[in-house]
Amino acid sequence: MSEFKNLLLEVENEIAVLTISRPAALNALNSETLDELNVALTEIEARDDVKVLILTGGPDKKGNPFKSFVAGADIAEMVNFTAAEARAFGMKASVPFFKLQNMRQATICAVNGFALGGGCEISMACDIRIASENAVFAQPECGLGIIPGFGGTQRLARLVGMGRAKEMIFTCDNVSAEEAYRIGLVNKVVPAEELMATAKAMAAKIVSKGSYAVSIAKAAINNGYDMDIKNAVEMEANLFGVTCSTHDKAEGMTAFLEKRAANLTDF
Ligand code: CO8
Repeated sequence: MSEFKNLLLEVENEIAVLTISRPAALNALNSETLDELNVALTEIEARDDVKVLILTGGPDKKGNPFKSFVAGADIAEMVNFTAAEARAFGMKASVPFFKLQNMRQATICAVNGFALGGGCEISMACDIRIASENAVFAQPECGLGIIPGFGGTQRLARLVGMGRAKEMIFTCDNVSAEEAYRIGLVNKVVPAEELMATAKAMAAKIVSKGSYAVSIAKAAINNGYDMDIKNAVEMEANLFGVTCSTHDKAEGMTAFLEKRAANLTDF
């Protein structure tokens, strides 16, 4: 694996934990970090020993692990952007964000504090979000005279509906973890000290299922989301057929009938 300046990667029990770490800037996403994310996610996706990815944020410069997940895109980098540079920055981010969204492994975002602007946006590119009780979500861009540019106007509306997405984006209001749970922005809220254990427990549960089946289910959900229902269901039937050609299908169903645990190995 490559060495990174702003990322940490640990792999254990087929679960990768990728930590965004820029303590001086509350883990804000600058170009360098986006480039590193792109490399890291490409390398992780290629690894057969990683079945689930957990994305989280590192401690702030005082060592507080629950201050910030990601406090946005790096405002110091963006302040002098021309229109062309801003567009390029948005497109640069879209590459690792789509990688998170579409990589074969399931992705869980463990949101350990501020998830503002680009932080909220990168969490939404993950499959599942688990937040610590102190987490704060917001899209503050309109208060800076810009709009969300890392997919926020699109993914937020898809997750919580247009009305709530417009309210968050137009008002720039902070949304607590509880409120984020209520509106469907996060899957679960847990005490801060239980965040990583909860994320790892969910990851382990996913690892214990058929990993190839999980990756095909992810593709079916993602690809079908923007299709009309008739074509989406047909696409699902085709992918269902693909899973029926696997070792795991034969083993999973035989094990059920033989009343024993299945040994699922496809990926
Ligand atoms: N960018 C750069 N530096 C940051 C950022 C950021 N987003 N957030 C925090 N920092 C830095 C601060 O400048 C400060 O640095 P220093 O110690 O050198 O002064 C350090 O992190 C600690 O921050 P604070 O002292 O401000 O900590 P507080 O506890 O007082 O406040 C807050 C924490 C409330 C999180 C505050 O830092 C804050 O409001 N940060 C900015 C939040 C924000 O507006 N985020 C959205 C940014 S815009 C965005 O994400 C757009 C994404 C799409 C771009 C698309 C382009 C095409």
